[in-house]
Amino acid sequence: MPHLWMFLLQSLTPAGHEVVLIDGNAQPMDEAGIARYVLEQKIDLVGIGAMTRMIAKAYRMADAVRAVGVPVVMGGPHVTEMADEALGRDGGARHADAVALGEADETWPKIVADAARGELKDIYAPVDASGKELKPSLKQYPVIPWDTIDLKQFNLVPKSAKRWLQKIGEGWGTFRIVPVESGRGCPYGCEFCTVTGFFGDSIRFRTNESVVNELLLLKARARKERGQIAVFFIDDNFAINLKRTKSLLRDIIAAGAQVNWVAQISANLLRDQELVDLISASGGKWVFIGMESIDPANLKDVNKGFNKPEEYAAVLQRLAQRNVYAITSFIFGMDNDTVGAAERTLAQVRTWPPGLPIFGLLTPLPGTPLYKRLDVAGRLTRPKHWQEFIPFAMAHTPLKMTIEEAHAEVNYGWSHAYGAEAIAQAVDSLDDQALGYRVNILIARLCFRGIYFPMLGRFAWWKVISENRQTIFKLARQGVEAWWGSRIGPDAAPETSAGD
Ligand code: B12
Ligand code: SF4
Repeated sequence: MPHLWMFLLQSLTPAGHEVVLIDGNAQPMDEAGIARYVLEQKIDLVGIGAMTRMIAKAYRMADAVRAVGVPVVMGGPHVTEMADEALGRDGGARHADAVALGEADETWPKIVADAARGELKDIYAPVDASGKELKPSLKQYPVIPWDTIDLKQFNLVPKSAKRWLQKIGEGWGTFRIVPVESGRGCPYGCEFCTVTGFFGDSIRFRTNESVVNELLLLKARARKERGQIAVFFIDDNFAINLKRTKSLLRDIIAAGAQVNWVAQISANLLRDQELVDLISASGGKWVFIGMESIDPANLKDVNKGFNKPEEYAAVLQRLAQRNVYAITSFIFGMDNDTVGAAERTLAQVRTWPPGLPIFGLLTPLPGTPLYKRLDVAGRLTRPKHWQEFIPFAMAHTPLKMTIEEAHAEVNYGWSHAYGAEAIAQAVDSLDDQALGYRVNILIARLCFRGIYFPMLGRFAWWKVISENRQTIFKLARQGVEAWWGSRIGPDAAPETSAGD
């Protein structure tokens, strides 16, 4: 999935400038490659955005671009907290000519104008004349021209299959997951999270009309290219204001703007039955829930006591009854975690409707209250962990286990939730559901497995397919039987249900 900021800033670029978008995940380039590209395309200004975990690579790319004489401006959550690092004011090398702090919706046009005049400043902060921080209102949200933007780099359908898949049903020649925001900000202030500090605790929303129009534009594009589009509502807590979310979902339904969508919603807000009905009716397929831990003491420690583990099962049942499934996210290495945390968590997960559990480690991101607490307590083992990024590695010592034990818990979680046996069980537990749902869960599990186990490269995929061959053959056989049954008439159809 591409990041929203680049499409947003492209739409906010003053007229008279051409903007080229490169996503480092979809179109990887090395330092020499990016420098060559920037020179060949005669690019005058390069903007780079990155989360903390990607910042070391982002700095390397920025250095390569600056080395061929092209100015670089950096933005996003990491450099907002660590502007001195990006500007070389902390004793290290300078990586950026300018840094955009915080939300750049209103500063970006100024940055472009200054760059065009050759007068880039070091820091662009979203403040008014008196220096007071300004949070952009989302009421005047720009139209992102999804109908014309070049999205070639974001097609998840392999090129070789595109033509053939275009002919299936409504068309599967393209499959894109597109980020859409309907609001910003979260007041909850969980200790490990960047969001409350970055976007603030006052929540701002776009108008329903502007969101609905964006969905209609996306739908029209998918239809035109005989492909599929799914939307990721990237709001940190999509249902933070229940009344407003329900009204948005009702408007989506009324306008026929339903697309398949996924959103992040905290478990406490999913108690509302009507909300869950509307999620399902408006195209909601997956909900990402930051469960974090099944231990209330851990949740209290990180200021997330509003999560109530005892109600997780009911929330997931309510979603599953409407064919909405959950991506359930857990963090290990929390202060009250002891050895066995992963198995205790999985024991609960196995009793829930099948979903997509994911496991991470408590990570002190710069600028968060967690970072400050661990720093003061002298518990940071790698205070600048982002300078040498290691996936799934802790940067501080947990209280009741060692770092290695915490790593082992994460490994246990992924190995046991995404082994062939666990995947088969998840698919089998949906035996009463349409074949489409079971295929969905299988594909989603195989893809999510790749978050932890490297799946880049053809052989990695063959290995996974071979390990899961029994489940794959079983579903394929049921699909063929159902297809055959539908051809020879209802009397002869086998008992399996096909498609959703
Ligand atoms: C969508 C999303 C994802 C998607 C990412 C999809 C993708 N393409 O990679 C998914 C779900 C996969 C994801 C995963 C993760 N995410 Co995430 N994610 C988000 C989320 C919810 C929305 C991002 C977004 O679009 N925001 C809206 C836009 C408008 O805001 P923005 O990106 O900040 O951009 C604005 C400014 O920052 C600025 N800006 C940004 N870039 C640039 C560049 C330039 C040049 C300029 C001028 C300005 C500028 O201008 C923009 C407009 O104002 C944010 C939270 C949030 N609300 O931002 C977390 C967030 C970015 N994620 C975060 C984290 C930690 C992760 C994970 C590491 C979680 C984990 N433990 O696994 C993973 C890492 C994934 C990976 N491998 O890289 C943290 C990052 C904190 C940090 N300091 O780095 C955030 C802030 C959430 C949090 N709880 O703290 N994430
Ligand atoms: S509810 Fe989610 S977005 Fe809000 S502060 Fe907590 S983790 Fe961050």
